Amino acid sequence: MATALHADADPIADEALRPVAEKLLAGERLDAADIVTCYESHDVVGLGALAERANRAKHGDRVFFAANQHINPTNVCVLRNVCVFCSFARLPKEEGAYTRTIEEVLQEAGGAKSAPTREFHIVGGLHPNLPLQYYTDMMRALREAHPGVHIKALTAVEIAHLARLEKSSIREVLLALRDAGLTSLPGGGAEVFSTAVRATIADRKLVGEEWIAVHREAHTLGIPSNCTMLYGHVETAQDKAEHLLTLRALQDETGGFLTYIPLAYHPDHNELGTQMGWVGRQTMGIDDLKNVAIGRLALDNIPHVKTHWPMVTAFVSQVALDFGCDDIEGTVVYERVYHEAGAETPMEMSYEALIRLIQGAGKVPVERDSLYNVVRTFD
Ligand code: V47
Repeated sequence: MATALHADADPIADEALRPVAEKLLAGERLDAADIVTCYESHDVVGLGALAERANRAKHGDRVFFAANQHINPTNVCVLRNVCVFCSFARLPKEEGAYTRTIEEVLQEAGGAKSAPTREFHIVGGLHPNLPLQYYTDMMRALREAHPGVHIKALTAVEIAHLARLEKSSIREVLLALRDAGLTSLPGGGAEVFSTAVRATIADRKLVGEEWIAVHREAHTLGIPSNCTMLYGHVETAQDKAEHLLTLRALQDETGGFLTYIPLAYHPDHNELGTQMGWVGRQTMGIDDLKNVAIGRLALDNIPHVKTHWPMVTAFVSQVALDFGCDDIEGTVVYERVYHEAGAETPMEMSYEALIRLIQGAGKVPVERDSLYNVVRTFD
């Protein structure tokens, strides 16, 4: 006769994880060695159980999402030949290069069908001569056409590029953007901070300290931001541990990060993938689940962890809701960065489909704005 599992059945199968679990249960922080242990473990169920416990203590059954739209105003980028992992960037005269006018951006911004958009997520290339005013005009026009909408725009790399272009400071650029309606900064451009990794995948791109300095400045000005880590390429477990601890240290200092989003590298149509042998080695479900779980465990001071369904699929994202995530990427509508790199997911997820996905995981969908103010709860 089968015996029922005891309610306190120990989910940890890997004994190497035991000291990490004990630290977490005692309320202690993980150090770099602990995080490496987590990455080296194949006990994804054990890691997931620990991360779900940490997540539940912060958010219970609630899972946040936004009715959002991604807008990529230009793919022209001075780092076209620098970031070998990117499939999106083009040189100014290269086939497929584009730069939208403000009118075209406004037209695209009116394209949401399934629910009114509450957040525009705007990221793009480092255009050699699009001035700051292009972005401030765009934000003002978007605000006028969509009153009350939040604008999460421009990665730290784009902010630093604009400061260089305008011969201005990071602070001045952020102030001008805030004035024009910027609500928060997205977390892109962080990749992996390790100098050795950057030398291989993004040589001459903003270095880790500079990325951190832009976010520190934003937080000081009352502009919250997100943070990311691009995983699944040349990085080691040690690199990931140090990256996470760098994010945690800034959060200790400023408290300005809202959300951590692990981003799964996709190797199609980029040099790292096609010429450096990464095609066919894209991350799998287990990697994606481990990265959300470890993010939740390491970043005890960042309120939210988001799963990015366009990169890892809706079904992996749904499972991630049981592995430490309390937030899922929104409706998106139209996206180029990942789809150029071979993501086979749809461009858009309808508002209703997102709710079904969250409810299918036994969780309570909570529509939010960019700052996590609750718009609507689906109890
Ligand atoms: O920094 C580029 C990544 C990022 C590839 O803050 C790639 O809510 C995978 O900022 N495979 C930009 N990833 C996107 C970004 C973002 C995305 C989602 C949510 C948020 C947020 C911000 O896209 C880049 C880079 O890490 N990326 N190429 C690629 N081949």
